[in-house]
Amino acid sequence: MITIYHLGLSQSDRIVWLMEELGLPYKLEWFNRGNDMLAPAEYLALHPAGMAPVIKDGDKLVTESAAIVEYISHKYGGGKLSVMPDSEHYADYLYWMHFNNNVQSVFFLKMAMGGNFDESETNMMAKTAKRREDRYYTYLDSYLATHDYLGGDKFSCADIMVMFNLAELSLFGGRTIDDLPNVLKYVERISERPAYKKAMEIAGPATTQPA
Ligand SMILES: N[C@@H](CCC(=O)N[C@@H](CS)C(=O)NCC(=O)O)C(=O)O
Repeated sequence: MITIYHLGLSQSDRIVWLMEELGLPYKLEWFNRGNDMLAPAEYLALHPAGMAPVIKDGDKLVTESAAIVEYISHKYGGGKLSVMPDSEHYADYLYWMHFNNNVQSVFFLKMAMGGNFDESETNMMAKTAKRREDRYYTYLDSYLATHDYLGGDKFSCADIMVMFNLAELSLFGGRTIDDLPNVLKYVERISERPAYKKAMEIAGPATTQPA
């Protein structure tokens, strides 16, 4: 059985969501962040830089969300939430599977700058991060104006990868989505999925470590 090493309030909740979508059994091991918000020292035994999510399958530790999601989807989910290379949606699927990296690199830059970009900023990194944040999110909103799902015409791992950034990143000071009507509708719709609701009850932001 797969073990999910979950860091309380983090994107490792997406792995719980994936398992619930696929109806697969799993064991959840819960870790809390320290006062410094970092994963605890024990997590360094699981991941070289102590970053969640990490899963264990037999003796094998697997890290990095997109890799974990595809690993589980193909190995245990019959690939039903993955989009295959022969699909017309394959390129879109891959793009949105990796969108996480775009928005999160911008998020970290923003946080390093104190949580906001100064419009008059002449610093090259601030200008770059501001432009990327603006354009990535408006691109996402325009894409969702004509698509119900990110990775094609049905729900897929790409939706599981992106949702954290829309529903939870703002809890850490990331960009909100209130001004993005199509993103708001998408988040509302995806949040209604029974597996999402269940996963958030088990490991989502409002949940604390089980006793
Ligand atoms: N690209 C990585 C990002 C993982 C990541 O940034 N995890 C954060 C939680 S959302 C983390 O572990 N933070 C705690 C730490 O770095 O100590 C992935 O998708 O798995």
